[in-house]
Amino acid sequence: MAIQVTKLSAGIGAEIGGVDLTKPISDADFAAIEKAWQDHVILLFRGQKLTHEQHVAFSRRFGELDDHRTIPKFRDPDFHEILPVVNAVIDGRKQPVGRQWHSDLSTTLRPARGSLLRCEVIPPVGGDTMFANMYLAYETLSDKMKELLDGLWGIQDMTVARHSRGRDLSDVRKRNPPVAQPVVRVHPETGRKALFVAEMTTTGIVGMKDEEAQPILEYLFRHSVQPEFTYRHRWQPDDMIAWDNRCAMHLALDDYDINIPRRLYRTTLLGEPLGYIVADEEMAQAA
Ligand SMILES: O=C(O)CCC(=O)C(=O)O
Ligand SMILES: [Fe+2]
Repeated sequence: MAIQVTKLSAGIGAEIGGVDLTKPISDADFAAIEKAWQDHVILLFRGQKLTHEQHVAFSRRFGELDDHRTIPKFRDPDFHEILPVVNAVIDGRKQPVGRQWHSDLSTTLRPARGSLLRCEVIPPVGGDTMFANMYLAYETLSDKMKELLDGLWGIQDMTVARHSRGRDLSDVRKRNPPVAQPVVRVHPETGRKALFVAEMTTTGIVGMKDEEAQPILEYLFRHSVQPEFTYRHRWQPDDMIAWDNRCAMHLALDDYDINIPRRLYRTTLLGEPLGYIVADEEMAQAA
């Protein structure tokens, strides 16, 4: 059966029909899926009752997978490529994750290429995930703003996320110093430019004073996630969404009781090396 591609919203996303991910996918079908991924940034596959092996096998078709070795406590003990997405217990307390707009692993020197998230259990109401198209975010800026942003580097810090607040993260910060990532990123496969700043992790702009950078960043955060650029997914069990972190951000909505079960599983596609560790003097300048 031929693959069907149906748009999910005007701004981002398509649903892929006519494919059973429990079975090997032919090269021709996978080429159609990859083309749809490039065109639509996120892909939804419904009704995919996958084992972890099948989830990993399909994810591998897109490229090399992260074994989540930097977060060994959170990965599945038997399938290191599988990251259970549940409310994490951190310091003995349940903590929500991903509840600010972000792009996976943007605070590392290998920001994730993509992620494939499969739903198993979802609350009766709430727990949706939102996605924003960062190509559109860039393309709709004025030419003057594009000129200003092209060539700038954003400071990305993994210790500033809301779920980290109130915790002593000096050790984590020593092991994961802030990195600089291009504010405007060129997608290696499509050649299109995308904004690469995120509310959860971007704290400044290299070479700018904090009081200069903050209003620009706040504007970009607001501009990037306007409804026209987004899609909000109401999960059903056995849905799987593949997103491209190089041109999309996502957000887990904070709208349900943290004690209500919600369980999804993610694989993470390793990205190409990007960015550099920010020197202390660059941090001082930005203060
Ligand atoms: O829980 C979700 O909806 C998404 C969480 C997240 O940010 C992720 O899986 O990368
Ligand atoms: Fe995420």
